[in-house]
Amino acid sequence: MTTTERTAASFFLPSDEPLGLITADGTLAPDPALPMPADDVLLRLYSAMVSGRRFDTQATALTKQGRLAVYPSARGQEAGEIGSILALRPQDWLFPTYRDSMAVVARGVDPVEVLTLLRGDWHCGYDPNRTHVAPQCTPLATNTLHAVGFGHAAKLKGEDTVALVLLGDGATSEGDTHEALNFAAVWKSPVLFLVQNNGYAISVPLAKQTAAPSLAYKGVGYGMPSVLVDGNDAAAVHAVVEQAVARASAGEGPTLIEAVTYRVESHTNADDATRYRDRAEVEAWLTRDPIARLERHLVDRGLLDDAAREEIAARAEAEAAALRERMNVDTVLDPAELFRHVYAEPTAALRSQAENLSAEIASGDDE
Ligand SMILES: Cc1ncc(C[n+]2csc(CCOP(=O)(O)OP(=O)(O)O)c2C)c(N)n1
Ligand SMILES: [Mg+2]
Repeated sequence: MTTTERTAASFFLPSDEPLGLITADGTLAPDPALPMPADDVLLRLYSAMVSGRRFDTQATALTKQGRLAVYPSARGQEAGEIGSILALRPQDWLFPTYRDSMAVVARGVDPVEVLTLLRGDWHCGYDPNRTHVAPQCTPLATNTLHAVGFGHAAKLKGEDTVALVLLGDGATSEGDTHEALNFAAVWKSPVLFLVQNNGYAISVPLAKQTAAPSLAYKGVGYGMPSVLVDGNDAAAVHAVVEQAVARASAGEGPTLIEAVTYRVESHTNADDATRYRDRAEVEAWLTRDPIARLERHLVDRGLLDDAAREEIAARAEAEAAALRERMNVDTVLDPAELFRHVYAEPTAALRSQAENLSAEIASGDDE
């Protein structure tokens, strides 16, 4: 690389305003740098977002029925969750967080297997190899390092595999994120960092999280192209991710994408967001709803009529009903499983804990 290339910081800089293709009222806003997804892709994005939102509402309801221990809702973030997933190729891998159940389902994982973690039964209820989805990560930013290690390994093996890691605005302050960004840039790893800036890290607003003009700037210092995109515009997110996948696949290295969106619900069902933010702020974001905007756009262009809309809604409803029914059974767990699969050979301490637990259960003494 020449000195001129190294110092051409503008190449790495994000735009001042988030890139977008469809405005909040559904109007087309073409961008010469961003190809508009084909009509069939727009329809798939719409349909998957409707299903995703219905899944999300169902999961929240399951917490109220005692069927789930906890659920972090992604309502309002459907464009980031779905727009990114539908832009991945089958061989690519996803490294999601606790917030991204909707994305994991959209990738093809059985929703009951997805919710096994949040039901508290198993750390990961699905086979990561089947759909190329790593276990959902609860420790913030740990998955950024997993993705870079994975992407680097794929590159060493000569495989054409891109790793997409999802993280939140809060996770960008973690040391792990910075180590991951640096290694990915230096190694030119095929990794996409998609920061879903939903405005909050639990109760901490973005203004207390960073002094940077935008989170996308965090890629610049590491020498990584950084893109700022409207995170409520599924078409734009899809286009940006597709471009970044193509770059990574061509050996041009990682991209940092900041998708500006909003966490419409509380952090989880265990949080009360009314304690730290105004209703007016939430209302303002509701006018930028990702599903309503794409729906308006598709209807205006004659790509979606009432019958198709009803069919998509009915399918989402049926999926939610099936999920509700399948989650409405008591699972039988073997407490001894807790100790299995921790190490190939269990340690002495682990063996003794397992023996203590089984003795306690056998004695019927649960004090
Ligand atoms: C390493 C680590 N520190 C702290 C926490 C506790 N924690 C869970 S979620 C969260 C906020 C994360 O905010 P953000 O990254 O913006 O993601 P969001 O929940 O908004 O999707 C915190 C601090 C954690 N899970 N992991
Ligand atoms: Mg956040």
